[in-house]
Amino acid sequence: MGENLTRKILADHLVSGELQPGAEISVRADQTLTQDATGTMAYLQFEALGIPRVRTKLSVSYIDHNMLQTGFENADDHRFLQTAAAKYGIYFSRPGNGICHQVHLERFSSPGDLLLGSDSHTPTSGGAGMLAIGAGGLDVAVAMGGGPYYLTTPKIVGVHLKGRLQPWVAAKDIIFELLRRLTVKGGVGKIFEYFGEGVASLSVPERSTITNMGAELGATTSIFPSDERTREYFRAQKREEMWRPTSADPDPEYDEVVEIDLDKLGPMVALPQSPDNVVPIEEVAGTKLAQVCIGSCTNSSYHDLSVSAAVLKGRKVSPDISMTVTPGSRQVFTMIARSGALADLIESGARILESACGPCIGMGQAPPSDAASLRTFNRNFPGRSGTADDKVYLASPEVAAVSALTGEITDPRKHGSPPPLETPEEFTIDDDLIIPPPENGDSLEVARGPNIKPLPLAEPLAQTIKAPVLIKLEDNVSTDHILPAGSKILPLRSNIPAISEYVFHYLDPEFPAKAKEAGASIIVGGSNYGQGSSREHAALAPMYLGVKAVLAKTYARMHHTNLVNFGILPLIFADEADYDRINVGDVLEMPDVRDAVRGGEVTVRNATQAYEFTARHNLSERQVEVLLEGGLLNHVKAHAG
Ligand code: MIC
Ligand code: SF4
Repeated sequence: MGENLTRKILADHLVSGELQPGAEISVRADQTLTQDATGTMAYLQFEALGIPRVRTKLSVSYIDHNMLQTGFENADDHRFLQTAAAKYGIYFSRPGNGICHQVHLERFSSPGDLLLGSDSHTPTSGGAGMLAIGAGGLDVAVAMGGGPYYLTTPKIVGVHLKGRLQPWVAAKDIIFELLRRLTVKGGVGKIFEYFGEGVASLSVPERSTITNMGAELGATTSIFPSDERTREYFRAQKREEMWRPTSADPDPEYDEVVEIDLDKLGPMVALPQSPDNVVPIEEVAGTKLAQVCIGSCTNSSYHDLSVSAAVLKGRKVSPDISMTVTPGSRQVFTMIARSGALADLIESGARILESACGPCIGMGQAPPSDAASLRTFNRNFPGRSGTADDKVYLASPEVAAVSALTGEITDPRKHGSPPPLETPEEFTIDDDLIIPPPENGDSLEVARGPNIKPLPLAEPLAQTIKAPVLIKLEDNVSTDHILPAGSKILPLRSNIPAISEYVFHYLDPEFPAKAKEAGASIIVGGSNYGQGSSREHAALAPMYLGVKAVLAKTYARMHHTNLVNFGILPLIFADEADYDRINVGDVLEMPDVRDAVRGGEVTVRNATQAYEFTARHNLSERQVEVLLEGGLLNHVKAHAG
């Protein structure tokens, strides 16, 4: 049997290890991307490595998350990022140029290359045949310095797409179907590679909706081959010279195969409060809505906005609905302005927002209390919209636009035929808001306003941990639960002492005070602990508060690595019954834990209830060293050269 595309790209970039599922490998990234909310820490960490200039083929720093300048904080961060980019040799995408993933897809994606980005939706560029992986900021900083990126060799799932989508059914419904079948933990430790006759019917932006939201499966990444459709896209982006074909060998081997019959899919909706809570639209049609939002890195392409505008053209948004539209990039914004779609949206009563993450991350447009919001985004974890008791439904732009007219969730198939749309042969190219770095940045100063606080450093793993359990959590706790985002908290991303006051803000607002009082503490989690974003602040802030270990049933990939990178020991219950037995407030003792982790098993004594149990870990030898040395930054410095 032939080799699949993913393994070919991994093999091309392999630095160490063997491509055996489950084994640790390291790979070299050709490109990196950061966004502002994770980028400030990433560049502080890059500085701490002491490397004068990035050693990648291309690194880009985007501003898209912290765009509400309600105080000096975000503006300070933007200036820090712009000056750091110039000094260290990084392209800088200015605020207003668009969401990192949409802009990267348009202007920098490169088939067959490997991209590492400090954002969980980095796999968006997988729609253009890149192997694009999300990671914590420190991992990206190391990659910018030329260091390898370590990951567990994933299993490769082949997703066989058969047939063609029916009218009103969208790319979003394909990824919904996978989420419905596999859930938010179904992709952990896996890469999803799409193949089959259905692939050619999907354009690159449609493929990117799918690879983007593959993040919600917990997958390492998702990828499409680079074919003639990809070539068309690169030609339309006027960079055909960057295109090259990539595909699996004939008759490729996959660890698992999933089949999706596109003809049989209908429009679907993800119910509050998890992206895998997917049902056919018929089950929720008629649900009254207060808000409809179109945008985010999942669904803000020229096609997505044109389809929405065509549905709304000549009609009015329901008076019960507040509707927002966010173009994913300045390219999309310019093009809908020129095509007239923007005027149709404005006339319909939609509120037009700047090109940014915006409502997707609670940066404005929080919905009213006790009301439903329908969004084309990728996540609907509780409180993420900025309203504590939110009810966020997720759907395609087609469903969102039709529902905005009626004021309730509406099956678009009841709305006549879909509007005819043409795929543009050329996109509008204007890279003026992307500032290339100067040849030499040595003499440049990096601007640091009062919002940029020094980096807190991790400590080497203690000989013995003795600490109380301060919180016990259910399954699938996301990083939005651990450290929420939103307009109040996000601006503190460069200030760990300040942001740490919001750890578990919605679950237990007293957590930070309790943790500081305890000095050292332990978190107990369920399965898929830390799913969702790449934000390393969900490890960094607990570390700052004195959290020494997490004991969980299983972990999400990026959060597990982030815990190690910041010196928090991630342990696993050897027997899940021990999870049930532990109570909040119990004091746990791990004597000689430094030696125990080397051996792979840690004996934990519950001093409060007077019993012992065993915890394991799935750390590589290298990760054990990282923990013993006090986190990745110390480890990299200790082994420099
Ligand atoms: C998100 O969608 O949750 C974010 C905000 O883009 C995060 C990154 C962050 O927290 O800064 C992500 O997905 O990685
Ligand atoms: Fe931005 Fe939302 Fe995409 Fe995260 S998921 S990068 S917040 S648009």
